[in-house]
Amino acid sequence: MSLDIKGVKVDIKNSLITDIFYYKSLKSTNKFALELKDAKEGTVIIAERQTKGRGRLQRKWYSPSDAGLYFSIILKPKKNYNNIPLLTLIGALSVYKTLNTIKIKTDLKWPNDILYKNKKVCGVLSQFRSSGSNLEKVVVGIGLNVNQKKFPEKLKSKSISLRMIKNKKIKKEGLLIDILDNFSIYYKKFKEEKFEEIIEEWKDKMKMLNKIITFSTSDNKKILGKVIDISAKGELIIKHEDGETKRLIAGDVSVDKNSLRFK
Ligand code: BT5
Repeated sequence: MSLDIKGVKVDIKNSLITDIFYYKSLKSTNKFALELKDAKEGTVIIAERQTKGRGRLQRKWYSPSDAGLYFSIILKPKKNYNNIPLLTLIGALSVYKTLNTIKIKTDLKWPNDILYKNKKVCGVLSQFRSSGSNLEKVVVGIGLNVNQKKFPEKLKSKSISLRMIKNKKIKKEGLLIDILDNFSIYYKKFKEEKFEEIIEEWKDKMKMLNKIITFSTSDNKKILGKVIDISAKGELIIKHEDGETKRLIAGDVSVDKNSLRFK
């Protein structure tokens, strides 16, 4: 079922969202949002399907027609360039909170995944555009699996949708409105520089804390360590096996079940 976008526009009443652009099909809502000229802060781009949905590091986001929520929020933060990775965390927190209200208890996986029983139900992708040292905009893209009944072979073992969790079809309008409302509240905190509050909330919802993990960098180096914190900039702080503390920013994390090297 397509979104009742008129209803969404009527019902949405938060202070951040200024404009909603709705499309049946786009290559990628993030790409569209990044390329959109003169867009105001709070513009949201939504598509019923994406033909080239993106994940991090050139990966793909499976975005079949009408089944998921695929949208991007355009932001224009004035300062705090260092804290921009926090906007990804805010995106994930907003979805976490919304799912909690429909009694779906998820787990946040740093930096951008929302898992249900270790299967991915949502991913967040933040990208930015700048000219010189001038940050033009940040785009926070959210892909939430809502009504998929199944996934392609490659994704089957590690993906799940809300419909598969609840065993019934789920309406998307209320979810979208709630996620955007939550986002607006967290973004206000971000602008007020209440970074610690955001981080504390994240850590509370992340099972990975104090676990041994393997971190894979974008050039495929592996780092083993124990997760000890998240910094105010959104970095994952780990204690490396050589005893040194390391701050990690972009890459993939997997929890290391076999390692007993850290206590
Ligand atoms: C992400 O990347 O999880 C970010 C996903 C962001 C998608 C949204 S949709 C709206 C906006 N417009 C876009 O073009 N993108 C954003 P990453 O952590 O790199 O995870 C990507 C990996 O997740 C893939 O390589 C697959 O293994 C897996 N995957 C792909 N599609 C999936 C899906 N629908 N559900 C669960 N897992 C999926």
